[in-house]
Amino acid sequence: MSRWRGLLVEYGEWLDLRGVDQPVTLLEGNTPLILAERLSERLGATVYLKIEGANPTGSFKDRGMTMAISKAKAAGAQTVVCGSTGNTSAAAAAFAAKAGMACVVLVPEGKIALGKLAQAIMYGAEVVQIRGNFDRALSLAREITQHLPITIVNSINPDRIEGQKTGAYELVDALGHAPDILSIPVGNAGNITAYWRGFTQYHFAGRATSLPKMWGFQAAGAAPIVLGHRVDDPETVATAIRIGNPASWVPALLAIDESHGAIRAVTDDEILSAWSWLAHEEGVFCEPASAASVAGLLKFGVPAETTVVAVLTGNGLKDPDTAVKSASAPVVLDSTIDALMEHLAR
Ligand code: AN7
Repeated sequence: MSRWRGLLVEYGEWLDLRGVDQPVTLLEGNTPLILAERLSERLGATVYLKIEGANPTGSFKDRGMTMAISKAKAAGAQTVVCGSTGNTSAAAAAFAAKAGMACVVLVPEGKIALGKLAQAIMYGAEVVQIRGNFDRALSLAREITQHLPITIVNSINPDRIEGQKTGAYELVDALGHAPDILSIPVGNAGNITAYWRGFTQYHFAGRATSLPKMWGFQAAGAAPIVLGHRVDDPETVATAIRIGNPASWVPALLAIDESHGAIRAVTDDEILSAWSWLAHEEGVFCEPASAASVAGLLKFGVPAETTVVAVLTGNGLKDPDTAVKSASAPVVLDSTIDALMEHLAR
């Protein structure tokens, strides 16, 4: 078995790598695609989970970041910046560290999961908490590049979308065909855009005979694309997708339109219940935002006997606070066998 060499080497022929001769990689990608038996049974379809939390920094953002940082480094950049709900900042900080570059991350104060904050700090980024939401952080990140020699690595940087196409390639390579439905959480709408580009590119090249319907799901309190207008005060327990004005709004609509897909909303309760159900029944602990993809499938159902992939974008360990708060505290016993026997007999 040959050793996985990272996305830019493994999928180099499908990516625009002009100028890059030395990829910056943490050997991202090649994530598990798990058949979800109980979910398949519940939905009357064949459902797979794409475990993006298995990436080196625990989210799908590593796919775009290996590309963006490799390109930035090749272009001579010394500092990168991003606004983030957390995962982009973790990935940017890690790949910048690997590249020997400086990284500035702007995150909404108090609205980023603890694990993501810990990552950005540990990877050595300059972490700035903004009194404002993600949309403000992103616009500040764009603005600072006009004043200082800094490269932005949000998904408005096309290299990010380019790298994230590899998620679609991996699915087709693993299944031997495209799924009928691709279910995916939507925040800034970069990932749904990237998957669609990846699928269409593979399709045109004859690698996949069909194309999936793209099903995007936003949190009800942060659902600008569903509502058809910007949301000034987005709010959801799924902080990763707490976004009111997505940067890739237009290409996401195009993906929905061209694929005969849909973009719909799921409530926080629906998200949290899908999230804990996945951990209990499938043994997969993703972060709340990721579970929006499964919440949507459970809410709206799928046509019988279709093949469905739900993209679980990030690792559950990133947000321990929400997990611990969602259940009652574990029991505490005296350290005796009697106490333990008595407890387990209940
Ligand atoms: C776990 O990290 O926007 O629709 O700044 O972290 O491509 O934005 C994260 C987004 C889904 C939505 N799931 O993807 C950020 C950020 C998880 C995420 C999304 C995000 P896009």
